[in-house]
Amino acid sequence: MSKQIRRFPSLSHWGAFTAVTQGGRLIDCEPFAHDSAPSDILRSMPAMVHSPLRVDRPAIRKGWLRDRHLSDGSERGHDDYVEVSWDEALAAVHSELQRVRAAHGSEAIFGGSYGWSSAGRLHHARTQTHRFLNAGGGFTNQAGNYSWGTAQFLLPHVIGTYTPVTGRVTDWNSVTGHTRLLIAFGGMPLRNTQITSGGAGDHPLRGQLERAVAAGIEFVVISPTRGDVPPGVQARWIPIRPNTDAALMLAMIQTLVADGIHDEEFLQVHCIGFPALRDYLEGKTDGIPKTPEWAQTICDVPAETIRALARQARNVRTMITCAWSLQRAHRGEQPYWASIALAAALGHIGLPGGGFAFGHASMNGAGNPRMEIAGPAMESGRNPTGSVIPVARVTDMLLHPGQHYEFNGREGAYPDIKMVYWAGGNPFHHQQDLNRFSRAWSRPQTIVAHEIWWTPMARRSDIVLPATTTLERNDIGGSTRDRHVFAMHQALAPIGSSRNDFDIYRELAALGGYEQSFTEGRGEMEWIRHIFESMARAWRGSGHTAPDFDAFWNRGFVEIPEPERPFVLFEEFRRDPEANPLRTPSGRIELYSEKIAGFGYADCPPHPTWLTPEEWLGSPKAARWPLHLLTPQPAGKLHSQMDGGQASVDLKINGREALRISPPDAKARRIGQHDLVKVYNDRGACLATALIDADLKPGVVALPTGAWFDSVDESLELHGNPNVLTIDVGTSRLTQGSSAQSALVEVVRWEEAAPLVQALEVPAIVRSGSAA
Ligand SMILES: Nc1nc2c(c(=O)[nH]1)N[C@H]1C(S)=C(S)[C@@H](COP(=O)(O)OP(=O)(O)OC[C@H]3O[C@@H](n4cnc5c(=O)[nH]c(N)nc54)[C@H](O)[C@@H]3O)O[C@H]1N2
Ligand SMILES: Nc1nc2c(c(=O)[nH]1)N[C@H]1C(S)=C(S)[C@@H](COP(=O)(O)OP(=O)(O)OC[C@H]3O[C@@H](n4cnc5c(=O)[nH]c(N)nc54)[C@H](O)[C@@H]3O)O[C@H]1N2
Ligand SMILES: [Mo]
Repeated sequence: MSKQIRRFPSLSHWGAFTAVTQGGRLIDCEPFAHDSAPSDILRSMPAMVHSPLRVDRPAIRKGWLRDRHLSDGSERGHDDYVEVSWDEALAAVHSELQRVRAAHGSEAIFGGSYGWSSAGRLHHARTQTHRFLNAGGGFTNQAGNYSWGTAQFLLPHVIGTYTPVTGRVTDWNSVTGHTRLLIAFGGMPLRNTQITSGGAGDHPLRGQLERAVAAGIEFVVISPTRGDVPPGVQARWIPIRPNTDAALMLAMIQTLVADGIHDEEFLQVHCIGFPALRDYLEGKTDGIPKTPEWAQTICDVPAETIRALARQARNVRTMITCAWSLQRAHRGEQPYWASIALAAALGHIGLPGGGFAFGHASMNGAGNPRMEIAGPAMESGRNPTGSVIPVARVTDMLLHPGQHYEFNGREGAYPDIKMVYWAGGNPFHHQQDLNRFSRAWSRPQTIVAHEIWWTPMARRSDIVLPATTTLERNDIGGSTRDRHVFAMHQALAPIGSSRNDFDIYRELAALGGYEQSFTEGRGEMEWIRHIFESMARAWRGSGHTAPDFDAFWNRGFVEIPEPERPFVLFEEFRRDPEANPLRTPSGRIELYSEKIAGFGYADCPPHPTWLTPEEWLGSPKAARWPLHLLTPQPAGKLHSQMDGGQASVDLKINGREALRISPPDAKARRIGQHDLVKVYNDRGACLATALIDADLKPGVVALPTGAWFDSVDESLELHGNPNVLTIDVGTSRLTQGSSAQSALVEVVRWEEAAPLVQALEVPAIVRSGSAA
């Protein structure tokens, strides 16, 4: 093979890059030239693309090969695999799809397939899964997401849209020009801004923060850890108990009302329902005034700090921003609604540099100045079954077919799932209470997965089909938070016998006789051209220029010019609310929602309310489980993707994920630096390595997500996967979001011998012919 060095434009969720190959191997990923702060995760890619952990050939679980859909599902995770030919594997998948559709109906196929997949939009595995299953007769889908699913279903009731969570907030040019005080609930951990879905050409937050600091903006970070203060920013850190932000926000509003300095006019003209909220704040409805002294007992933040912050915020132009983590918690609707109420009472909504925002550091590109024009997008078609469950309720669905649930004002019943189809996600990463999920995972008759690597999900599926990485195919990608669209050129031949998800589905559709409706007659390059041209047409339609496809493809990217003036969220609504109403029932910001009142949910009342989460440091359970476990995003990877890559492995300590613990909590448990510890509660236990962290509020521990699930039975997970500890309940009946950030645990030193972590070892695959 030629030893010539070749270079190809490419893209990942952690940024654009040039793939450098030599002799058919990826040898380097050079960051995109315009990226001011490229992600370290790029360095994981070369070794992972060629890793022995790649799924080499289609493989079928031994028990399934023997007994087909009657096999014992509890063998998943224990059984060996048999490698088979592509023809045999595809025939097995096809006949199962046919059988299940005929015997149980299409809604018995669960193809929600939640997960991030790749940055390329054509080969986005989840989109392709939906397209394929739609074309074949439909499936049961998932609504919402783990990221900001609570906000997605709450905010339309309050402000008529959820676009401020997707990144379209008052932009940084407006902030640096006008904001004086920036209050960040959950802080601004730069580690999370490495990532954006669909990738990016730049990671601008570091530079934006430098300009904000130079402009003299004062930063206040309210968070359980000082680690959420971004480097280079002299922020005031206010430590807070996890999951109590709503109480602090309500007490800030109460202070403004008690002082008589709330913006009465804004609340009257632009909002409805403030009188009801005011009655609650003054204690007229429940006898408890929501004073800073009241909040202090909940949040463990001094009353004087709360009062002073409220007064200061009223006096200067203030921006309030909340990390997405606040709503990924039990009763996570409340802090988001309360933050909008607080911004309304401060009266800065719709003014330059003022108001509220979400997720400034939850993902790359929030508040990045960008014209509001389309990005590249692939259509997934229409699901003829209409069957859909709230995304995080997957375990309930698998365990309790037929059971009723409530969701955003409607009632549903869980379908009876016989077959699960997953491509581009890892439920053994994303789902809460993984021991419970494992039990649920044993129930379907057949589980099919497309995977690149032998991930924990692949190792627990019946039919595993090897998928290519983005380097092994052509694609187009980009995000509406970034000003670039990228060509992704195929840099490598498919590794092993892997195939593109699109091609796998095309062949299955051909077996089912619906190839034409799946492909619409387009191959890879025709689709890429089609995606680009649909986007370019939309650009031209709104008066912008777009290059022709060949010019774009050859150059490798196209850049969208910066907008001429800064975007200010709700500017027009503020100027004239009659002419520019919000898309809420009243056309105004709803601080009391009649619609939500009509649902009659005690777990999500009609105005922002302090509701105690199921597990938090103030709950009775804390007597037994005295530490609040946070599960932040991992710095060295995206979720569980490439957990075996160097950027991820370098952050593990002694081969396990690091559990941060405060010095007094470590001392009380005789835990030393880098000791092996067991983290546990009623739901499960995992091993981790202790990392003593003086920046953490005592009573709080933090274990990042992403370690490949490594568990032989329910008693002990070996690698530090925190989802054996998290609680699997919906945030409320309104949004049914994930409550990942609401878990209490205890930690002890592990005195026994340290069991070996095996999740990142290559599984022993039984060769074709030696079994069945
Ligand atoms: N405790 C706790 N749990 C959480 C969270 C938390 O904060 N705390 N966060 C939640 C959030 S916000 C999210 S978004 C989820 C993320 O959960 P997921 O998106 O499910 O996690 P990933 O690890 O990104 O899984 C993507 C999988 O797709 C595979 N893959 C990548 N590209 C391709 C491809 O082209 N084809 C195929 N077939 N496969 C591909 C990867 O190898 C990987 O296994 O986790 C959630 N879980
Ligand atoms: N490197 C990297 N970046 C990522 C990801 C990744 O996997 N790796 N995942 C991406 C995805 S899919 C998503 S959805 C986003 C998620 O973005 P976020 O939800 O914002 O991320 P987290 O890391 O869970 O939380 C941010 C911070 O919130 C603080 N926090 C947690 N609970 C509370 C609370 O109750 N109150 C307050 N005040 N603070 C709290 C924690 O200290 C934490 O550091 O991240 C994205 N960015
Ligand atoms: Mo997410």
